[in-house]
Amino acid sequence: MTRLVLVLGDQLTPDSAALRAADKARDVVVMAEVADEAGYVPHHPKKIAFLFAAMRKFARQLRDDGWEVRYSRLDDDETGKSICAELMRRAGEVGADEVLVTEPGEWRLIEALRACPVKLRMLEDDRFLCSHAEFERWAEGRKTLRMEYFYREMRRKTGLLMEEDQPAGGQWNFDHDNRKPAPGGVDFSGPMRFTPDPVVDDVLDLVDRKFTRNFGELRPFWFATDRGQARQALAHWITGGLPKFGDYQDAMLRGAPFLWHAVLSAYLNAGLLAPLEICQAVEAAWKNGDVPINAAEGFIRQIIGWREFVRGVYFLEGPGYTAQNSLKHKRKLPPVYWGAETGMRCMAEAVGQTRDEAYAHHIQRLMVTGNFALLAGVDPAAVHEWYLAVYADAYEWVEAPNTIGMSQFADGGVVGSKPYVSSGNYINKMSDYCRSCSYSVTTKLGAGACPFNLLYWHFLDRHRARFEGNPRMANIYRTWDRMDGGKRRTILAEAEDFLDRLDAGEPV
Ligand code: FAD
Ligand code: DLZ
Ligand code: SF4
Repeated sequence: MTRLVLVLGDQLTPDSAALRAADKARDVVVMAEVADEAGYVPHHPKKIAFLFAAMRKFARQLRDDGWEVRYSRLDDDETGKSICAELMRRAGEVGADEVLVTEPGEWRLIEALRACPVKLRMLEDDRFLCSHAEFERWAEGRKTLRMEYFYREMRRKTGLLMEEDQPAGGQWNFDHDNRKPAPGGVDFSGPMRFTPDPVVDDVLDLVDRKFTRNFGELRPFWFATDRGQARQALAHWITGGLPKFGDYQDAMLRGAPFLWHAVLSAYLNAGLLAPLEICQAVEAAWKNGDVPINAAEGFIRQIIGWREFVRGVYFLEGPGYTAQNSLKHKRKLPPVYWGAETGMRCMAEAVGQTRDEAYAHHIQRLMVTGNFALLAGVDPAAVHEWYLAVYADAYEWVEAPNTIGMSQFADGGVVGSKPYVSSGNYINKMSDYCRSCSYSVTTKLGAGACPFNLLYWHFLDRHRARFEGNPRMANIYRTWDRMDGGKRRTILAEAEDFLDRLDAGEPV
């Protein structure tokens, strides 16, 4: 009997587990643009446009490859509200008795599909290098999960940057060569840009009409929307961006949203590119002598290390992970995250480019917007929803461990051993933002003091019981304790004033 093969918006891979298990001669592929998926958070318009355009092109490719595809468009009257509704409708239409699907990347949808009254066969998503079972085996019996050790296993497994059983260049990790502050300018033109074709234009019209209230600029729209374009974007970045990727991985510059970053995560997470093919291309560039080892190793670590590690954590921790709030933070997400005017140059830059491009690089996400939310004590669930909505690469399996875990320490230390907090110093060292800010980064208290400077001590002081025993934070508490008592009281009072203004919705 005919079966349905459900292909979700981030499963645009011709040899995904469900497509491999299906039979072209008798099974029918179902793809659907539905209101529930487009609306469970207020996705950035560029993210919706990217996915819908990529889905439409992928459906065309499947048809060209001989599949029968039933594709539902968001603005068709018959299209149901949810994926489940669409499965029921299509099952009735074709007389299917079973649905094959590759496991979705969010517990929300896994649970919705399990609750759907259809016979479902869910197959593990094997587009990742590490399976659920393998990660569980690795995690078993470890008191703490640390990415670095996991990463070495992945190097051994893939053979990437390995010489026999030793790491190429004699070290596993070349991070000490990276993290240089930003230079004066950027000698790379940034990600490859594609002129919208008729498929993309149609989708842009749809998103223009249906998602007018969502935060974010739809145009100019320049993303790759099929595998061929994504491959071109990869090649373009390897030649122009990768050579300096390592050196300036953590740098931030005004008006330079992309620096030497790959800007490939949206394509990779949607399935247009595969993790191993990207890493092999990067390794080949190093073997060719085109890029230094610190760039190649630094990048490969992000993909086979961090990306696989956070996915492992998400599935290991289960559906309750996103509700964690170990520091009991309760503050509402301040309006500055939705573009309210601010004198804080770093926040204005990070949020502004997020609005324009649905993109910010890792250090902007972690040390600017994430750092600020953590220092200010924002409810991690609200922070999580924001990150899930505003970035083109955001799906819960990757976003939640980065936000709830790495950035907000809401999981109590599963992903990171200490909270990623810093005063304005770090941002000043790694960027040119502070030079054009209405606050002064060198002012620790009093008129014009950088809010990060005030909130940093406020955070450490209010969470003293939780963190003072952490050996990696002992020095910071010693510095705080050595400060004059009056100065400490003033800093805390000024931080409170700042938080009151934030709560009152006043411009900051
Ligand atoms: P590059 O800087 O060029 O990095 C290379 C690649 O490595 C990326 O394309 C990405 O696939 C991978 N990578 C790097 N760091 C991570 C990481 N920590 N976790 C997973 N993959 C990583 N990444 C997402 O793909 N989706 C998200 O929703 C997401 N949310 C984040 C939320 C927060 C609070 C933080 C701190 C980080 C988040 N990241 C997320 C990780 C990282 O910021 C992005 O992967 C990266 O900025 C994507 O841009 P790029 O392709 O230019 O990456
Ligand atoms: C993110 C997203 C959006 C905006 N819209 C759709 C959609 O209409 N149809 C669909 O199949 N998938 C969509 N997606 C991606 C899914 O939300 C994604 O598959 C799950 O979140 C699991 O990662
Ligand atoms: Fe950000 Fe403070 Fe620097 Fe201003 S002074 S850009 S608020 S770190």
